[in-house]
Amino acid sequence: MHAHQPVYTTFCENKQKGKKAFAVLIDPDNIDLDRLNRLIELSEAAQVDYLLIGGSLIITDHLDAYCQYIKQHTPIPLILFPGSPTQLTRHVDALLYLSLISGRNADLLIGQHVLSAAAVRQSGVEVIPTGYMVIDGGVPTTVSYISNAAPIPADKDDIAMCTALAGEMLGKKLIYMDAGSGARYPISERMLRRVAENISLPLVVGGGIRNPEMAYRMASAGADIIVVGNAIEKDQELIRDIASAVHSLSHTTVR
Ligand code: 1GP
Repeated sequence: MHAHQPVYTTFCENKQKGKKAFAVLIDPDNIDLDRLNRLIELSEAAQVDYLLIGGSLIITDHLDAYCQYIKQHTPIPLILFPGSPTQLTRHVDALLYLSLISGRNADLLIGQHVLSAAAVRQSGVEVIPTGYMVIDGGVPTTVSYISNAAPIPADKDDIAMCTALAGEMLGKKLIYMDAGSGARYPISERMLRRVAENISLPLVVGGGIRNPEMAYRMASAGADIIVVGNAIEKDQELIRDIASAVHSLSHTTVR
């Protein structure tokens, strides 16, 4: 067993040091064991900072075993990014406890949390209260369909900024801006910059990031953690180049 310091502490320390982080999102429905082994190997070689696990719709019923396998095979911190409260396992280092603050669906703001609260507490997993914001990425993604909540329009930077600010003042510890898995357009740098300049929380960005250049631009616009899922499912070798693009910013960025 590797004893990690709390995952959230690493988010804050990295942010303070100006170190940009890269997280690879694994959807257990789409990555079989062979590809998972290769993904772990590439992630370690590229010094990937975090592995995120989740999906809006996990069909496979072996989340526990899948996470346990990852924990046994790599020290990279594993973070649960659940698509629903049924996706809970104690074989992770932390849980993004998501409240969909961009939507107006009471169930995803608080309702499902009430239903899963006791189980989450009992799991003993580190909980990271996360203001989750879905931004329109040009295609209806699974998350927008499943959440039954309208995303923030891609050009409404002020709505995004005020939503993030409200999340911070409500006590969220992290803001995750997501254009949705497989988004046609990732979140604009202009919107990211507007949000990043107005909050002090670590900022996670994902959705539709397909290459190192895009990842680099997101990080320079102010994102602290860049999440890539789909593109890596298609081409695992991208891990190395995206990691080095994100990490190359680490010592040069002064915001
Ligand atoms: C989705 O932010 C993640 O919730 C990642 O999106 O799969 O498009 O990289 P992609």
